[in-house]
Amino acid sequence: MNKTILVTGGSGLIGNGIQSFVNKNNINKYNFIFLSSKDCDLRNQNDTRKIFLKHKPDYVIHLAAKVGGLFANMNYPVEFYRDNVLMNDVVMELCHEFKVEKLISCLSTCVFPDKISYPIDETMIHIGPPHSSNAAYSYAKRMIDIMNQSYNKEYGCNFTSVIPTNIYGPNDNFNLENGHVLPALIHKAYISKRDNTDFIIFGSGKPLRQFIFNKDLGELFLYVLENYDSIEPIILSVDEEDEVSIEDIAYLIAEAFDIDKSKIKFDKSKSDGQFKKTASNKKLRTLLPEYKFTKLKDGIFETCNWFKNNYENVKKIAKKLYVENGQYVVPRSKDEWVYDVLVKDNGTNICTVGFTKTQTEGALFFNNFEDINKYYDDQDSIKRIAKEYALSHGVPW
Ligand code: NAP
Ligand code: GFB
Repeated sequence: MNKTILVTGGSGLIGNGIQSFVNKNNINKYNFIFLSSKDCDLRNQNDTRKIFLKHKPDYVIHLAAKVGGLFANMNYPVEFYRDNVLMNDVVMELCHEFKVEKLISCLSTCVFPDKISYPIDETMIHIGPPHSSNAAYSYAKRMIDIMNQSYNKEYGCNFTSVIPTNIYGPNDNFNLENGHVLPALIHKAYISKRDNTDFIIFGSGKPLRQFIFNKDLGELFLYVLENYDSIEPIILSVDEEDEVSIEDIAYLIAEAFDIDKSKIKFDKSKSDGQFKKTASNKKLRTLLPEYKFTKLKDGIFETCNWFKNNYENVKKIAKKLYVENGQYVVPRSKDEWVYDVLVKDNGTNICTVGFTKTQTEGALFFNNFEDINKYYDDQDSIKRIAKEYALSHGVPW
């Protein structure tokens, strides 16, 4: 009988990379179950146990996480810590309870210490504090490694982890406020081309990053599942010489959208985040010396084309509550919202406003019920602020 691989976060960027690799190569020796948050909230142990009971997985690839770019990490450290700690705790304990043969969880190169010698390798995770911009997420992620060691020591569990660098590709989160740099810039470039407005890059453009294509990662996850026999983490990264600056990727995206270079502007009032986190892929290269990563330009052009072709359906909004006719409701479908902007009042984040193509007014997405109660009585001023904010960001109102 085929072994069952349960993929948490199967609807996300890496999950889609795995699906794409499996479909393209007709891999049918496993029974894959790709989960999304609609199947169950992994922070809830009872609901998650039902999923484990239903599928009885042999292997688990644990991708689900609270994920976001630099600015989301800076704005929501509590959620980035708690959601990740809760999900990891629930998933690992159930993998132990259900005697899962192998669990692969996901760290990120941003969890390494900020002050470190380069290139970074797998032995350096715990030797100093992470960059302050994503400390909450990083500490939550570092605990995966501690849990892997502990479950192995006490119960002999085969729980390991991989450490990808920045990832990009089709099916990413293209949200302008909380997405990672590559999808956010692709979305901005699309608007810039459509409306003939400036293409604004946050920060100086000087920070350096290594980007890996989600479809390559899909292949590498299966390689790790079948061939990597250690509970020690392994970095999944392109080579060191493939590191590029944010400015480099802005120019590549501009080229993909045929945007004139004079339209590219840098907003240096915005944070640069960590300057670099250059990772060594030596461990991976000793196992796969000949592996050919997708060239960055090819991957970016493919992703830009995918975005253009799927603009109406891509994930661009945060899942938040909104107010409609005085009722607090969850969005009917996140896919129906075309734009979203963050509404601020005197520097305080009030809510996000979602728009559909045909709407003249946005729906208001609040962070929590307390915020709704606080601002609900003052809808007029929220709408006024939202309108000003939207118009100043080139979003029609
Ligand atoms: P993603 O695209 O944001 O997808 C996140 C996935 O987690 C989605 O499938 C989402 O379901 C699910 N999820 C979120 N909260 C959940 C909850 N409470 N219960 C159940 N499912 C939940 O993430 P990704 O970029 O593929 O990242 C996958 C892994 O790689 C994560 O562990 C991340 O930390 C790590 N990583 C990512 C990057 C990067 O650049 N993206 C870099 C290094 C490491 P819905 O689709 O239903 O929302
Ligand atoms: O992908 P990103 O948000 O995250 O990239 P990190 C941030 C870099 O891109 C900074 C610049 O130098 C930003 O100034 N940037 C330019 C932009 N324009 C934009 C834009 O429109 N949106 C965004 N987001 N950035 C994340 C961590 O770090 O890496 C996460 O915070 C996660 O925890 C992820 O692990 C892989 O690479 O800085």
